[in-house]
Amino acid sequence: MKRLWALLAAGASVVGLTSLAGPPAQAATGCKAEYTLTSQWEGGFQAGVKITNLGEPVSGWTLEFTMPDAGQRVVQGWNAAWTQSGSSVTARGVDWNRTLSTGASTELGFVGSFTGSNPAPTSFALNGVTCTGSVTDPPTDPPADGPPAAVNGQLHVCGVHLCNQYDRPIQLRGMSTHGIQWFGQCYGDASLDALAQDWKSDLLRVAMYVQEDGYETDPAGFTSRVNGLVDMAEARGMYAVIDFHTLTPGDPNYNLDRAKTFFSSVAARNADKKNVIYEIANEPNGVSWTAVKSYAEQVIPVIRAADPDAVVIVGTRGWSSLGVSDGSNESEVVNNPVNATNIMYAFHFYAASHKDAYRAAVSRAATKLPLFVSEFGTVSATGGGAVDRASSIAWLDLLDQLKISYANWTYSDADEGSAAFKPGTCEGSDYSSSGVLTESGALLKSRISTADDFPTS
Ligand code: IDC
Repeated sequence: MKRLWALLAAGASVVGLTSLAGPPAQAATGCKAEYTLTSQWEGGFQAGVKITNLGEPVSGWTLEFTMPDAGQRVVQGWNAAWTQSGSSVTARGVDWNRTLSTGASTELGFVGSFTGSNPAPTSFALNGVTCTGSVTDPPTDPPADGPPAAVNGQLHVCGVHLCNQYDRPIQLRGMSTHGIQWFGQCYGDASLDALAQDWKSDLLRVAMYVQEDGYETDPAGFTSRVNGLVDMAEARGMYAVIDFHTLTPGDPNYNLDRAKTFFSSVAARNADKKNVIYEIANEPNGVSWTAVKSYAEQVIPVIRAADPDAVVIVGTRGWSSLGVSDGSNESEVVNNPVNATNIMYAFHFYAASHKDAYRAAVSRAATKLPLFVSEFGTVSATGGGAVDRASSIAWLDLLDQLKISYANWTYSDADEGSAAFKPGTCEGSDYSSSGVLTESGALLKSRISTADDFPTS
C-alpha cells in the first residue's frame, strides 16, 4: 500500500493502477529480433521478423519496434495481432505462439506500405526489454533449403490455414495447367523444369476436364495422364493439385459416379505420396450449396478410404465464388459446412471481372474458412482480354497477407490473355527466356519466384 500510495503521489494514472492490479507481465531478460525484407515493390513491401526469447520463459508476449520513416505503415500482419501508433508498431503473440520457452523462436510477418524510404525498423523490444541481438545478425537457422514439397512434407489444414509438417501455416504459390486434353504438349520435362527452377513454383494444378473431350471420353487414359503429371511434379519437389475440372454442366452431381471412380483410383495410387492435394469439383454453377455439399460428402469418403491424410479442396457455389457470383456469400458455407475434416474451400476469381466486393468476401471468409485459390486469372472471366494489373496486384497482395495458397490459370500457350506463354511456345523447348512470356506470365513469374517463407521448426 505504501508503494501504491507513492505511485499515486507521483501522479500514476488510473490506467497504470489497473495494469498493476492485473496479471503480472512476465518480462523477458533478453531477446533477439531478426528482420528480413522478403520483397519490395512500388510503395509496398513484405517483411518477416524472427524473435528469439533469450530470457525467462514467457506465456504471453508483446513485441514493439519503431519504423524509422514517417511513411512506413504495417498494412496487415500474420502470426501476431498487429497495431501501429505513429511510428511505433506492436505485435502481440497469438494462441499458438504466445508461449516462448528460453531459447525458443517464433516468426511473424507483415505486408507494409511506404511513401519515402523503407529502412529496417529499429528498437525491437520484447515485453519491454530491448532486444540486444542486432537486426543485422545472420539468422541462426539457415533459410529452408530444398524444394517446397521436401521442406513442407505432408500438409494438413490447421484452423483456417494450410500447415506444413512442422504444423506451421504456409502459402503455396503456383500455376494451373490449361485443359490437359488440349495442351498436353505444354507439360513435358522442359516446361516443368522451368516451372520448378525458374518460376520456383510450389505447385502444379492439373486441370483434368471431365467434359469437353476430357475424362468422360477416356477414363483410363486421363487417369494415367494425371498420375504421370503428379510424378513429374513430385520429381521436381512441387505439390500437385488433382483438379476434377467440372464446368459444364455445373452440377457436380452429374459427374458423381465418375468422380467416385476417378478419385478411388488416383487416391489409391498416390496414397503414399506427400505432394498430392485433391480438388473434387472445379466450379459448381447453377446449383445450390446444399447440392455441392451433398456431392462433397459422398466423394470425400472415397478419397479418405484410400488416402486418409490428404488435403481435399471443395468447390463452392457460383463458379467457386463462395456464392458471391450467385448473389449469395460465404455465410451459406460458414453456417452449413461440409461434414469432413482436413478440407479447404475453393475460391476462384478473374481480376478484371471480380474486384472489391469479391476481395471483401475473401477477407471476411478467411477468418472463418480455410480457403484455397485453386484457380484465378489476371484477366476477365472469359479467360481472355487485357491483364488488369491493379486488380491482380491487389488480389495477390491480399492472398499473400492472408497466406492463402493459389494457382494461376494458365501455364500454357493458349491464345488468350490468361495464358503465361505466347502462342506457339509449347511447340519449342524454350520456357525460360523472357521473350516467351505474356504480360500475365511475366507478372505471375515475378510474384511466384520470390523467396518462400516455409518455417522448419
Ligand atoms: C476456359 C479456357 C478457355 C476454354 C474455356 C472452356 O481458358 O480456353 O475455351 O475454359 O473450357 C473458369 C474455368 C476455366 C475457364 C476459365 C476462363 O475454370 O475452365 O477456362 N474460367 O474462362 N472459371 C472462370 C474462368
